[in-house]
Amino acid sequence: MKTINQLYIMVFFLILSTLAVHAGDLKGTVKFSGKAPALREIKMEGDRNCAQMHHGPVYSEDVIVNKNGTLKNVFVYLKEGVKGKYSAPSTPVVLAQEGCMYHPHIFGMQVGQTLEIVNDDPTLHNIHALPKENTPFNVGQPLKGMKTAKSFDKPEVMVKFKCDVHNWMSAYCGVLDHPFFAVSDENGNFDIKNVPPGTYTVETWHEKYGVQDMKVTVTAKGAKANFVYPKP
Ligand SMILES: [Cu+2]
Repeated sequence: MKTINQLYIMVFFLILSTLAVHAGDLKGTVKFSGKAPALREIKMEGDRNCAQMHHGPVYSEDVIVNKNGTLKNVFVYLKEGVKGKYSAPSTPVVLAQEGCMYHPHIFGMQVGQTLEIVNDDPTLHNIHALPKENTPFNVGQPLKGMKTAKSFDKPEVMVKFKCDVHNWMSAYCGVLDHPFFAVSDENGNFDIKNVPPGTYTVETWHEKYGVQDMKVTVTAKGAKANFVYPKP
């Protein structure tokens, strides 16, 4: 009898391991078509504390065309087709105010996950979140080193953050009830890990150039999805 039980256990773990292996990565690139717009310089003279932290020009991050002709800061996520429940990671997402800019400018997090907002500057910032589905907040952080913990309880793409002291400061966060999201990097690439096989609507969001949707089937080997902005 003992051997039969052992056999059952072996079969059980075999099935479990095949299921686990079968998730694939959804990878892709966001190309930029046409001529890259000129960089917009941010003037920080209004707050000497901000200006003093920079030795060269600082540029707006709303449109960043990479050297290889791709687009940075595009939020990519599975909009439709995700099954099952995913609990929030216990590690917080950090939004830093550093050099009177938000870092990162575009990011994602899960419903219920902690957003740790940190003031790394020796000047006053106030973090003003302007969601439509979630509860707005507006918190002042007058001192360097101050931290505020917040979270969102509903999915929302995107939540805007701004600083009422420094009108050039803005950031956007995609809040999702699953972990399948990414942001295009300095090579225009994104990589959404461990997506269960299935057919999904993948949506991309860019601050200036808007939203695009694509149906993508992910298999155990993963999938590729390439986008072009502005929309051809
Ligand atoms: Cu500020």
